[in-house]
This record gives sequence, structure tokens and C-alpha cells, in this order.
Amino acid sequence: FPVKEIKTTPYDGQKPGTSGLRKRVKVFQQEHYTENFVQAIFDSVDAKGQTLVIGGDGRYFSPETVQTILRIGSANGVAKFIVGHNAILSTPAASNIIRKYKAYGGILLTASHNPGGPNNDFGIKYNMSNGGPAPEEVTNKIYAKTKSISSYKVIESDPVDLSKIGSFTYGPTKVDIIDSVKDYVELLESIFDFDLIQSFLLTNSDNFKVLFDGMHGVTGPYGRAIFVDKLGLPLSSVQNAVPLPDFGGGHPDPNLTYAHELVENVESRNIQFGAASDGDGDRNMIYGKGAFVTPSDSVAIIADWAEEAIPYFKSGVKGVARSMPTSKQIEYVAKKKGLTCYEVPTGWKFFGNLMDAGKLSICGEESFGTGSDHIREKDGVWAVVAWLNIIAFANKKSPNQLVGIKELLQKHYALYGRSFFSRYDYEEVSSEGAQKLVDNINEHITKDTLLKTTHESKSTGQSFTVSETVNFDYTDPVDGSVSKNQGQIIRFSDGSRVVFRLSGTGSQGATVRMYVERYVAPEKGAAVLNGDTAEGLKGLIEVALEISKLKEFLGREKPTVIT
Ligand code: VG1
Ligand code: CO
Repeated sequence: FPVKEIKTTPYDGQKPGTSGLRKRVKVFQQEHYTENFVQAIFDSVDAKGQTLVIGGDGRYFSPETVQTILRIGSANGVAKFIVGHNAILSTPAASNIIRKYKAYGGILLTASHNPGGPNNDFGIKYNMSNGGPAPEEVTNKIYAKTKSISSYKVIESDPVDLSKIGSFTYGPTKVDIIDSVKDYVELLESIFDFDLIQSFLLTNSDNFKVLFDGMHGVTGPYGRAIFVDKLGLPLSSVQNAVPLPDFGGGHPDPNLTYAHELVENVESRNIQFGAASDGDGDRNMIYGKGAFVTPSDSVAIIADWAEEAIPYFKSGVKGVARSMPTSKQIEYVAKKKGLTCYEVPTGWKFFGNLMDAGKLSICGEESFGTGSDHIREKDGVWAVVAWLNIIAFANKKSPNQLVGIKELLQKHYALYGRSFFSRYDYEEVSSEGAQKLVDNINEHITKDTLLKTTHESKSTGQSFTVSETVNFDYTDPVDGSVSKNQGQIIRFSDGSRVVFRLSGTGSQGATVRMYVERYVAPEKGAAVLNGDTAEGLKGLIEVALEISKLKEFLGREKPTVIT
């Protein structure tokens, strides 16, 4: 099979962000653009003679890119590709396939929760043999290669038909097209108590209804296989379950803004348990009638119940973790249980090292990401089934009163207190404005000019005194690698804090995230603990906006999204 060498020149800006390279489809469609990046991957990892997995969320431009990877990968000596049926493998399913079949790594075609279609986003992400996203050391190498690339290699063979499951060849390379769902369903069956969940759902089919929203992303078929085929729920318990290349024109991000269809149906159809997942299936939102679970609370509650309720954790939880901007709720649980709680930078890659070292079982991010060491990615459907497992177990323990999402939350707050948490996103602002905002806070940090200053909220009368300002740097406890400037933290003497961070997943302009958190102790009583988040945080948000001069620097009166 003759290998052709094709001349090319470098493109600017092929630097992978928080989770791979994400750009507009039109950018990827430029001549040699995708080829350059794919060749840069093969120049950075030695995949000769190895097996690689290809998956993704099925978004627009995925099938073409699979063929590009086959062409270039084959020419670079890859022995075998395992490819999801129709180019589809959710991010967690791909992580599982890499681990289960001991592949050398994987290439995931996804821009996660970003909209898809010819005028929206595409993405390419490389994962390692542990099933997790490539660490910065590797992504930096890929980026460096993209800057000096002068040619890429291809083998020209007939394209592989991605719609046929089975074993094929591409030039000298074996290609296995596999069922996208089967291995993943087996994985979840080995983790959770499906019998318990099923019998709970069956006995309560009238007063505990379930609705899962695939948002036309990748999780529809996974959701149907689990909720309908395995757990016996009616077909009406899944919606938007057919993956579409443009996600039906929607924004496949499971939060109160973009998953409004789920929220409306849950409220109007009186559904006790609703859930949604994002484009590539690694995020989740849990929302029952009148009860929204913040992701920070979700991971804390899962950590609290795991050992008792979920078979996978019967032998004990090794440790827990959160990303820095995520609320401290999980720390209160860890403290009570005598577990170590690690704090890592944003992005799932930092959890993997701790898991590989046997230090971490359950972790989460405020950005609707929850997961465990069963794989090395966050896992949306896993989190949904974890909640069902916990609810089924809690109901077995208290057979006389139905325990739903709201009851679990209230019980949790009464025991641990509650960290009120919210995130404000200012999307696609000017890069200069964002930089000025960051520079201004940095100046405060280096000169200590905010320290001990007191700020009063005009609307609530609360006052907040700054106790610390710091830039978050992380040293990996396993390999000692250092990641600097992972977010700016302003702490207050009552334990509240505000964090500012620039997003690393946007495809245009800059996106500023502001995270606010305020702790309320159990002694404050149920009325305060179960109060509204926006109310609980009003004063702190006012102060945060004032201190940072955010509106001035960004020229925006209001955030684009509040979660
Ligand atoms: C965002 C989230 C982060 C998450 C990342 C990937 O990153 O904040 O918590 O890990 O997206 O999620 P950033 O850099 O834009 O803040 V996904 O579902 O896109 O793979
Ligand atoms: Co995602």
C-alpha cells in the first residue's frame, strides 16, 4: 500500500483547550486543516502497530473526519482501529472501550455541549490508554507539531462504510466497527443495582415517573437501552433520543437555560425524576418537579450514599475530588467520612492521575460533570443511574414515605449545611476586555490591595471582608507536574468566595466565568437552608461585580447564562 506524502503549511491556533481542539466546522473544513491536526497527533504519540479507538457525538463533519483519520492513521502505521457504529461513541463509552479492549488511545470527534451543524462547532480530542484526556504534556506537544508541520502521510483506499457493524480493512489496517451501546450498558450493569432500581420503579410507576432527555446528542440510544430496554420504563420516558448531526438546532447543554424543554415537561407532566445529558454524553443534569440539583450538590450526595447504596463502591470509597471552582459541599461529606478530598484545576484530565494511583473514587465539576474511577471521563448517564440507585435504596430504607430528589436534598442540607453556588458566564466577550479584567484582579493579588477591605451589598445590607486573594496553581500529587494560573480566587472572612476564570472550550472570542459560593451552616434552620439560590447569593454577587469592575471591563450588563 503506497504511502503518499502531501505537502502542507501550518495553521495558527491549533492549540487544544480544556478538552481538545474546538473550532467552527468551517475552520476544520479549510484545506489541510483537519489533516494537519490529525498528523500532529500521530507525530506526538507513537501509535505504530497499535490499536486506536475512534468515537464521537455524531455531530456534523464526523463521518468525513473518521475517513481522514483512517487515511492518515493507516499511513502512520496504526495496526487497528475500533470505530463506533456511524462514528458514534459517547465520550464515556469511548473511555470504556479504550480501557476494556486495552487500546493505545483514542480520538474523539466532539465539541461536547457546543452547538453543531455546518455553521457551528466541531472538535477533535485525543485520549490516552487509561481512557482519559491527554495531559498537557501531550497536548502541548501536539500543538508544537502543528506549528512546524510541512507534510502529512496518507494511504488512499476505499472509504469504510461506517453504517455496517463488523471487521473490515483499510489498506494495511484492520477496522472494527462496533455496536456503540452494548459494552457501555454492560459496564453500568456491573456497577449499579439494576434489580433494586427496577423493582422500585415498577412499584412506584404511578407516583415516581422518569423522563430522560438526550437533547438530540449522543446519549439517546444509551438512554433508551438502559431506561426502556433494561429498566422497563415506557418509551415516553425518553425524549429527543435520536442523535442528530446538528442536535436539532439546539444547544445540547444540560442546564436550566438550554434544557428548558425537559424542565417544562417535568413541571407540566408532574415528573418526579427528570435528567438530561449533553452532546457527547459526559454531562448530566438532575431535575425533578420543583427540585433542581446543582452539580456541586449532586457529587456530594453521590459520595455520601455511594458505599451504602451502590454495589461498585461496597468495598469502600478511596477518596473524593472536585475541580477548584466547584463548591465545597463534597468536602463536608469527606470530612465526616474521614476521606481525602482533592482539589484540581478545571477539566477532567486532572482526576485521571489520582484515579490511576488508587487515590480517588468519586469526583465532580460544577459544570454538570460527575463521575468515578469506572472510566476516566465524566459520565452523564452514570450519574443519572447513580441517582436512581440512591433513590431506590433510600426508599428501601424508609418504605412508608416516598423519598424523592427534594427529600434527599433537604436531608443532606440539614446534616451538612449548604454551599449556595452559582456560575455566571459572559460568553464571546472581547478578548481585550477579558484580559483587562484578569489583569486588574492580578494586580490586586500581587499588591494585596483588596486584602481586609470590606464591601457592603446595597440591596441586602450584608457585608463581606476580603480575607485572601490568590491565583490557583496546582501541583499534581502523583507526577509532580505543575499547572499555573488556573483561576483567580477572592475569599471572604465568612468563608464565601468568588472565582474568575477564562473558559478554555469556546470557539470564538473570550468567555469569562464568575463562580460564587456562600456557605450556610445547618444551625440556620430549614427555611434558610432550603431557600432560593439567587436569593442566598444576591449580596455576594453584587459585591463580586463591584470589586472586579466586571461590567466596566466586559461592557456587559448581564451574563449570557446563569447556572
Ligand atoms: C468547561 C467546563 C469544565 C469542563 C469542560 C469540558 O471548560 O467549565 O468544567 O470540564 O468545559 O466539558 P471551560 O474551560 O470552558 O470552563 V465538556 O462536557 O465540553 O467535555
Ligand atoms: Co461534554
